[in-house]
Formats: sequence, structure tokens, C-alpha cells
Amino acid sequence: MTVEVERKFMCSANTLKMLEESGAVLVGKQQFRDQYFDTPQFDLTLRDMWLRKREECWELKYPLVPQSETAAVSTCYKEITSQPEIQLKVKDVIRDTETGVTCLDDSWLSRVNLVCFAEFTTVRQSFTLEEEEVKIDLDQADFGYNVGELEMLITEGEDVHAALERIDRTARKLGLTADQRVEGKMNVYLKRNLPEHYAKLLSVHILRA
Ligand code: V4E
Repeated sequence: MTVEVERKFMCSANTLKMLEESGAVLVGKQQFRDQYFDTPQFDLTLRDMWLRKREECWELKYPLVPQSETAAVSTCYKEITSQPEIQLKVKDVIRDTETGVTCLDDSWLSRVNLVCFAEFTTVRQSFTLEEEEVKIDLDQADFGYNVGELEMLITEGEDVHAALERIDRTARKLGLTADQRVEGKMNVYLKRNLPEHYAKLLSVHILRA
């Protein structure tokens, strides 16, 4: 299983110049559409579980340790992409009478009452920095929000602290301030489009303002 260790940073008009001056090299540009799913009662996201379909690929993210227990600027989430594994994990929370589902198709979605609650498109520019294994992404979401991310993917059981240290080192190289905590795309999307659910997620400390 993969663990995503990530730190977001503010993206401004100077960010591209700052990356260039730090020696970061553009390695790719892509565009993708994300759809996030939950029950109408938000059973998943109220447990900090984020079920996403990006183009045709499914992914479920959930925290390695409850994020409400950490005050860190970085986050650690497990990521599962295998559809049968996602279905099993979702079953921990949402009752499903059928077993052995191998495909997260429309009939599964409607049986477990999952509906799309957020949908947006992102243009992502990815960079690397020499000698660092940290991926740097600059995201422009179509609802008018830009954010940067420093990200390392490790295998479950590998040293999370070493990954956090690498991310901090990269942040220092880029001149990012140590205590800067920045909202993700979903925070901003929910605040604008589903303010009641956003307020609920803040109140249970799943999201931070
Ligand atoms: C994990 C999570 C959410 C799902 C979206 O995750 P994120 O990594 O922000 O999206 P994206 O598009 O960068 O995915 P990638 O391409 O890296 O797979 S929505 C909210 N969370 C939790 C969360 C949190 N509690 N705090 C912060 C700063 N970010 C995310």
C-alpha cells in the first residue's frame, strides 16, 4: 500500500520564478477531471475518507493516523487504487449486502448510495529538484484556485519521518516558510459550494480553516 506524504504551499505570481531560481525543472503538464463521491449523509468524508475518480482511475485516501491528532503542516494519507480493496474499505463504513465486487461501476455506486458531491478539473505542472525525491506540483483548479504541493509517495512501513524531513528540506530549498499551512483544492471547493458540510468537517477537525 502506498502512503502519500504531502505538504501544500501557496501559489502566487512569483512561484514559477521561484521554482526556476531554485533549480526546479518542469517535467510534465497534464489536465485531469476529479469526481469525489460520498453518501448524501457524508459517511465517508466525515471519517476523513476521500473516494475519487480521476478520469477513469479510482482512488481512496484515508489518514495513516487521525489528522485531527497532528498539528503538522504536512499530511500523511494511505492511498488505495485497487477497486476490490476500495470496495472492502468502503464496506467498513457503508453497509453493502453483496460481496466480491470487483468493479466500482454505476450499479455498485447506486447500491451503496454513493453520489458525486464535487467535480472539478485541474491543470497540473510537475517539477523535480535535483537530488530530491520530492515531486513538486503546481495545480490550477477550474474554480479559480491555485495551490502548490510537495509530495513523496512511500510504501507502507517505510520511514514516514524521513519523508517528512525530505519534504521539509525541499521546502527550505524553495524558501517556503516553516509554519505555512495552506488550504487544499477540496477545502476551497467545499467552502464555496457546500458550506454546511465544510463547517461540519471543520467542527470535527477533519479539515482546517
Ligand atoms: C486527503 C484529502 C482530500 C482528497 C484530496 O487530496 P489532495 O491530495 O489534496 O488532492 P490532489 O488533487 O492533490 O491529489 P493527488 O494528485 O496528490 O493524488 S480532500 C481533504 N483531504 C484531507 C486534507 C487535509 N486534511 N489537509 C490538507 C492540507 N490537505 C488534505
